Amino acid sequence: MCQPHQLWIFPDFARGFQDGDGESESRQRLHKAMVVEGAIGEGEEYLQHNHHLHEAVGRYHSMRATGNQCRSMVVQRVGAPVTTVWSMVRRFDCPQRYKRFIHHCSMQGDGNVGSTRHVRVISGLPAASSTERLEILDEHRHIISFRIVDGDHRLRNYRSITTLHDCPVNGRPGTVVIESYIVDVPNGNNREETCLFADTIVRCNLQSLARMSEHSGSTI
Ligand code: A8S
Repeated sequence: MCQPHQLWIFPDFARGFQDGDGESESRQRLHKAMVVEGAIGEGEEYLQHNHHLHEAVGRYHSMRATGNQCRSMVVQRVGAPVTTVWSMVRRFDCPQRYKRFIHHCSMQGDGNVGSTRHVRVISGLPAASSTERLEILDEHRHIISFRIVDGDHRLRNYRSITTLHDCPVNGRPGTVVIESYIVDVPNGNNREETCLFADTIVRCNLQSLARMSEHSGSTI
């Protein structure tokens, strides 16, 4: 099923992500990502019109893909306060807390920008390890970004940014997590396959993050 020269294909998630242009690009991209991810629940259509989210997409999630690269964005709604979600996301040294494909992580550095972590992934994936550098850790704005610098896998030059947004629903705490990435398209695969693969991993990570945050019992 998994050929060494190929990425995994996930037919269930057969969708692509087109780069767009124009004034309303960030609005369209946000809308599309939210609808596809089911981030907009019933009665939550107002989130599409959330100016703060559009601005964040335009500002932090509009990295340009150059040459043979592709990019995508995943949005996840979490029924927990932003501080609870952030307490998990900010731990660059401990991604396995919610990233289920990672089974071990060791970090070099003090946890600030420039620190690197070496992660080993669970068996069954077309990868064994990855070395990742912390690029942004903004405790105030709740932004974290890392770049893959090495490793035994096919996602060369992967760079991601994750932003958390305080979005209460009916007076109850809520967070919208937006994660976007850019990555080289490996030889032997096309843009769509590459994004399907990475989207699937990111989506699983964010769903796990949501579950854990919602069950953490914290009301901070
Ligand atoms: C993340 C995102 C991704 C991680 C991918 C896309 C990875 O850790 C796994 C499989 C691979 O083939 C590549 O936020 C790599 O961690 C699970 C080892 C990098």
